[in-house]
Amino acid sequence: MSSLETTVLVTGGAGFIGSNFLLHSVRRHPRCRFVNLDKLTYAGNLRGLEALSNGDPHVFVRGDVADATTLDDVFERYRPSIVVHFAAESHVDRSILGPADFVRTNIEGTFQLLEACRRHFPRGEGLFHHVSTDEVFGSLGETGAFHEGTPYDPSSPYSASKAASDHLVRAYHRTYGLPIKITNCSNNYGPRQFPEKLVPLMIMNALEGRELPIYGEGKNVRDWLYVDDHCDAIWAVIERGRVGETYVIGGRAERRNVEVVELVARLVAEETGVAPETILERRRFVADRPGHDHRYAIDPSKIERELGWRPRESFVSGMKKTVRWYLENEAWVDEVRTGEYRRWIEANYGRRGGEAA
Ligand code: NAD
Ligand code: TDX
Repeated sequence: MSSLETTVLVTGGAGFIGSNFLLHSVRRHPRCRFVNLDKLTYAGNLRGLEALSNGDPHVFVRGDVADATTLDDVFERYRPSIVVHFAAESHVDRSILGPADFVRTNIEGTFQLLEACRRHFPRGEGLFHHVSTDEVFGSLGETGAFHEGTPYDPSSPYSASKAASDHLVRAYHRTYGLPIKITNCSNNYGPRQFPEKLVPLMIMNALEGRELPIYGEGKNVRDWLYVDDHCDAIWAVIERGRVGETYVIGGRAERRNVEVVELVARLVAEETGVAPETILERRRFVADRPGHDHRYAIDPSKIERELGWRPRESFVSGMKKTVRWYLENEAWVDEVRTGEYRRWIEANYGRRGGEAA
């Protein structure tokens, strides 16, 4: 008999935020079993989860959230009462090059998962926690900040597909009474982020003596949050947030991209003893991203006031931890750079792998 009281289905748990969420949660929620359903796309990397063995309290299932049969199998076998939905195609530049996977996973996948909750949760019970992004709100001018009532105005195929998924989640609450909560968070950074995103790309390129590509003039502004602080916020909402509500999450840490790159370069220089100028002189201003949102900012006063959540890390302390993680985890970095992590996954988990769904 297992003493685990609650089963949490985490979709996309092999990705950046999902893997940090699992590592964070297994330690802090010893009464929960976590079933990690992940398709293992290029963005899924189980190497980051080796600290957790496969078996209670972390069970890995390779599968697609857009596949209703897989979802029925997982729900019947594990009977989750909480779903935390991270699985998505998440990179804006990839969505511009090929939007089809974004529509399939982010919209169809969320739809299928909502339907599975409707089939398997006893009426009015369970929780569907939808992890979404501030990008659904579009771009801000020089002032103001996104809040829970900001109208949707997505710019990229990625943010449009996330916006569609948010609408479906809300509609399932209003129409079918499904217990849902939605969080829209700003840009995360931290350990185990795939180096297609700004921060890990700059860290790895700085360490390897490569160029640092900055889109346009580098004046675009993002709000930055250390990934563990996002995970804490998700738990605050799961445990104490109101059903049917949305909470926006942010670090009150707005920075222009050029400032982010400069901080990364200085921290890498500090840690490695290389002169900062040697790294900074490799900055290159390159062609801008089409439809590039100018500025994102978050007003997190609702989650601060209602749930008492506050980030633990400042932008500088979180960035220091992040740079150190990339320096101390050379094997992870090498496997990602060479693609070896894919070969390892296929050797260990086959086409489906994990617990067969
Ligand atoms: P990621 O790209 O690192 O990871 C996505 C994970 O989902 C991967 O493990 C991938 O294998 C898995 N996946 C993709 N398609 C799947 C499918 N069809 N079925 C099952 N698994 C599938 O993404 P991330 O940065 O960790 O983002 C996680 C979630 O958080 C996303 O929903 C994203 O929109 C949201 N979010 C991200 C950020 C950020 O800054 N990274 C900020 C706010 C919100
Ligand atoms: O090489 C680069 N050079 C550059 O200037 C890259 C990869 C990015 N950028 C710029 C584009 C953005 O203004 O840096 C900023 C951040 O870019 P990304 O890391 O691609 O993130 P962003 O597009 O802001 O989206 C991220 O935050 C919100 C995540 O990828 C999304 O999943 C999340 O929803």
